[in-house]
Amino acid sequence: MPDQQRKPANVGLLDHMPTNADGPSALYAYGNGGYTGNPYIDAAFGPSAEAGFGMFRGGGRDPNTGLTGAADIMYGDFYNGRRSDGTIGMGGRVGMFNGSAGYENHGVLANANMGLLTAEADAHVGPNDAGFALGADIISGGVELGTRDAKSSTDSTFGISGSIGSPGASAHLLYGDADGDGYREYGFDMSGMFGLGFGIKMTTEDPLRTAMGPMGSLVPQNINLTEQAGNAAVTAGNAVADGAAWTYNQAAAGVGWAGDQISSGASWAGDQISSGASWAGDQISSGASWAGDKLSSAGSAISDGWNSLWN
Ligand SMILES: [Ca+2]
Repeated sequence: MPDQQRKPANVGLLDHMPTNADGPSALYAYGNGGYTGNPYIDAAFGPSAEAGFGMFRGGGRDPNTGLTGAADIMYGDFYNGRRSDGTIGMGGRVGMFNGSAGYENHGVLANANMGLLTAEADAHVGPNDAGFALGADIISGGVELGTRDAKSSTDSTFGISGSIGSPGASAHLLYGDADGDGYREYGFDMSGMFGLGFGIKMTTEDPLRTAMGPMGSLVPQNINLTEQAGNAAVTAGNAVADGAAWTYNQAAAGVGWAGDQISSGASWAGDQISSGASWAGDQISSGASWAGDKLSSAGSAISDGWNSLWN
C-alpha cells in the first residue's frame, strides 16, 4: 500500500480539536519527539471532490533508537479527480486498521506491516507513485528489508506481502524520494498477480546497478551507476521525465477543467432551481391572493344575503 501523506487538515466537527504536530495527548502513543499523529477529517468539494475521515493517522521514527512505527485507524477516504497533495485519479478505500513497526538506522531499513479489513478501489497518478488497487483484504501483512540512507545514492529495498481473503490485485509504479536525498527510489509494488494474496515490492535508487545483479555489487557502493551511465541516457531520462511531467500537467489541467464544468453546471442548475422556485412561489402567492379575493367576495355576498333576509 502506498504511503499516503495527507496534511492533517481539519474541518467541521474537528475544528476545535488540536491538530498540531504533536496531536492530542490522549492519542499520542509515545511520549517521544519522533512520533506525530492526528485524528483528521478532510473535506473539499470544490472543482474536484475530496473527502477523508479517520480516527487517527500518524507515525514516525524515534531518533534515539531508530525504531519506527505508524498506524492508520478507521480510515475512510474518497477522492474523485484531484487531491490536495497533487494526486489525480479516482479513489476509494474503506478501512479499519493498518499499522507498521520497524527499524531505520545506520542506513538499514526493516519494516513489518499489518492490515485488518481493508477494501479499496483506486486508480491514481501521484507525486510518489502511480497505479491501481482493487481488493478486499481481511488480513494482510508484509515485511520489507533494505537500505535507506540520505548519504547513499544506491539504496534499495525488497519486500513481500500476503493476504487472506483478498480476491483483488494491485500494482503501483514507485518513484518517491523517501530519504529526501534527491535520488528517487524507483520500483514497483504488486500484489495478487503471483497467486492469490501474494505480493512483491522492490525499490532502487540505482536501477542499472540492480539490473546488473551480482555484477553490480562489484562496483563501489558510492557510485550511482544509473547516474554515471552517460549524458545521453540522462538526457533521454530527462526527456521521459519531462514528457511524464507534461502528461501529468495536462491530466491535472483536464481534471481542473472538468471540475469547473461540473461546478458551473451545478451553479446553472442551482439558478434554474432557484428561478423555478421563485416562479412557483409567485404562482402560489398569486393563487392565494386570487383565492383570498374569492373568499372575501363570497364572504360579502353571504353577508349581503344575510342582511337582505332581515330587511
Ligand atoms: Ca532517495
